[in-house]
Formats: sequence, C-alpha cells, structure tokens
Amino acid sequence: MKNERMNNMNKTLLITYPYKDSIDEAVALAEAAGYKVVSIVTQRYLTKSKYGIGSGKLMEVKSIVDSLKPDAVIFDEVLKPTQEYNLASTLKVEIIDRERLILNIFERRASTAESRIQVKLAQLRYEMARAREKVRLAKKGEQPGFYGLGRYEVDDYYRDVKRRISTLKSKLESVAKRRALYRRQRSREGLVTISLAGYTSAGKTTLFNALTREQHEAGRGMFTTLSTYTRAISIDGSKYLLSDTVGFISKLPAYMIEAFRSTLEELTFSDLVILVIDASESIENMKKKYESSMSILNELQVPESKIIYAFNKIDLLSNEDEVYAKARYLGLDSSLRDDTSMDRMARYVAISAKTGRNIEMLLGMIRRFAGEGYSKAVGVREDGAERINEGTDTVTEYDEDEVMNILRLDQDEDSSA
Ligand SMILES: Nc1nc2c(ncn2[C@@H]2O[C@H](COP(=O)(O)OP(=O)(O)OP(=O)(O)O)[C@@H](O)[C@H]2O)c(=O)[nH]1
Ligand SMILES: [Mg+2]
Repeated sequence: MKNERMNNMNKTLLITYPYKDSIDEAVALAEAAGYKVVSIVTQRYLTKSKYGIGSGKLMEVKSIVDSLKPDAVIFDEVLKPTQEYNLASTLKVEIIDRERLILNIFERRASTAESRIQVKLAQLRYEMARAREKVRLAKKGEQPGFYGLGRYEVDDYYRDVKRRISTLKSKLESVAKRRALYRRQRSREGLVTISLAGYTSAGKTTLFNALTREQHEAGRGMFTTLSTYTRAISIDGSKYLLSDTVGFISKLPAYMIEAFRSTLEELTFSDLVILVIDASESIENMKKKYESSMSILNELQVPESKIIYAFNKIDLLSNEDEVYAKARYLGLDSSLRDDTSMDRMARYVAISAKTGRNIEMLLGMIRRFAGEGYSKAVGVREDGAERINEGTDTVTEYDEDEVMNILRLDQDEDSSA
C-alpha cells in the first residue's frame, strides 16, 4: 500500500549533506511533503554564494535532472533568493529550499483553523524576508513572472503582505488571550498541567494516546501533530491536564517558532514538561536532537527544573541498559546533581509508548515531580468540572470524559486567512 502511494508522489532530486542522519532526515521531510526522492546528491558545503553548491556539482545535478526529469529539486539548506534564482535558471526546474519544504509540510498537515492561520503567517514572513530580492529578480525580466511577482511594485507588495500579517497576528492574539484566560482559570483550580515536548516522530502522540487511552493520529511521517490538545488524566486519584504539542526539528526557522508561539506557549506555562526522546536512534543523532530540543525549550523559557525525560521506543533496543549509558552521555545522570533532594532523584525514565513498558514508572515520576508539593498542590474537587466553566466563556468544550478542547477556534472565526 505504501508503494502504491509512493508511485503517485511527485519525484524529486535531493541535495543534502553527506551524512547518514542528514540524508535520513531530509528524505523523511521530502516524503512528508509528498515527494518521492529519486536521486540524492551530497556535498559538504551547501552555502556557496552563487548556487549553494559548487559549479562542478551543479553540472552533475544538471545531468541527473535532464535524464530523470524530477518535478522539483529539494535543497536541504536555506537558500537566498539569488541562489534559488540561479539554480532555477540553470536547472529549469522548481527549487525548494529547506525552509520552504518545512512550510509545505506544515501547510499539508494544518487541520485546525488556528494551525492554518499559523502556517499562513509563517509563509508570509518567509515571503516578506525575500520580497525585495525577489521583486528585483522578477524585474530583471529574464524569467517573466518568476515567483509570480512580475506585476507587483515592491511597495505595493510590502504593504499588502504587511496588512495580511497584521490581520493574522490579531487573530492569533485573540486565541492567545483565550488561552491565557483558560490558564488563569485552571491554575485557580489548582490543576497541574503537564506537556509532552520533543523532536518530531519521538513518539509524543503515541505516549499521549497511551496515557489518555485516546486515538489521535500518530506516525504519518514528520510533523503529524500541528496543534496542541489537552486532556485530563488521573494518576492515583489525582488529576492532571496533559497536552500534546507540535514536534521540534533542527534549524526550525525563527519565524516558525514565532508563528507557532501561541501553541508552543503551552510549554512555557506548563508545571511539568516531559521531553520525549527517541532512544532507538544512534547516540550522535540523539544528542543532536536533544540539544536542539533543549535550545527551543530554553527559548520558550522553560527552566530545566521543570523538565523530565522519557527515553522512548526501548522495545527497539536489544538491551534496556543502553538507555542509562545514553542518558549519561547527555549529562542527565542524576548523581551529578547536587541541589535539592528533588534534583537528586532520577529525572529520566526508559519507556515504550507502544508496548506500554514502564509507563507506570513514568506516572510515578509525574506524581513525584508535578504533584506532592513540588510544583503546586494538586487537589481537584469533585465538582472541578463545573467550577472551570463558571464565569467564563472561554471553555467551549467540556464533557463527561473531561475533554477540554477550548483550543479549537469557533467555526465563525475560521474565515480564509
Ligand atoms: N517501536 C516503537 N515505535 C514507537 C514508539 N512510540 C512511537 N513509535 C512510532 O514512532 C512514530 C512517530 O510517533 P508519533 O507518536 O506520531 O510521534 P510524535 O512525537 O507525536 O511526532 P510529531 O507529531 O510529528 O511531532 C510512529 O510510527 C509510532 O508508531 C515506541 O515506543 N516503540
Ligand atoms: Mg504527534
């Protein structure tokens, strides 16, 4: 079945770095964007000024493009408009750089009104950053209509993009306000919030499903989850709110973080963040992803004291003890910490979200770090549900199963952005 789907995909030639991890990630990104990679060309430097790659490499690419006739060439780096223009002029094929590729995936995946607005905003920021150069290139007239900008004067274009950006921003601000209201409400209730964070495909949604016994879509390649959803879970009679979040990726463009800020803010305001790490990967790859996740969490002002670590997919390891060596390699060895007694407790656990292995241990850890006075007192009253709704119109959904999904925009706000 997978093959059938692959046959209908557009073909692409991929230009990336000559390392297995880079190649694997770029291929996964290309596939998530709907492309089948028919050829891979690698070079150690992809930031040369004229074409990104060297001119000898360019000729190699050209001969492959001429014979395989791909629908697009994917360039696994950020390209300046001039570089993109130069490549397109020589290769006579659509060029998609890494940022555009990520945007395309987000566009394909966005299923809620909010995530569609966020993607649109990120796209406009991408365009904006390139507008001046693009208009200049379009005017050179060598490729009339290149970027579809031929008719625009630069000022008109800017004014238009700016106006659209500000409309989208105010829409997102109203969502952010609602979230803030909702947060105040639930913190007044003493509800402790826990978020799952981590690299895309680490297994956050699979873990979310295991903890909530729900069935959200998992594993459709990278960036399966684009919007945050929150559910109540109960551990030994105490209730917590658990949120699934959008996955991280290395070199996530700054304007993407900006556009998704209202979604990612869930992490900023969580009482506890569970960083899900794919422990089945090579130690180098794991470290790279760990570091990029930590830097994004840092950017979101999540202090390390609020983070615990779930090494996932241990069913794929031949020996579970591997996880301990890997945790030490990441500097997560608990004995190295010497602040409070909480800090001296192990902050990580080896689990399998798929088989359910050690989920009990993770629950125990959540209770240790989020409950019992470490963060806030946990005590949800029997009538907690009603109290949450009282005096606010911010909660749009709340049913017997404690399904709290206020984060979806009302239909009427779902106008085309
Ligand atoms: N073998 C194994 N596979 C797992 C485990 N947890 C998740 N997976 C698989 O890993 C893939 C990605 O899982 P997801 O839960 O979608 O990952 P995610 O972190 O939510 O990804 P994004 O939504 O893209 O950020 C899926 O194919 C899952 O079936 C696990 O414990 N063991
Ligand atoms: Mg997910």
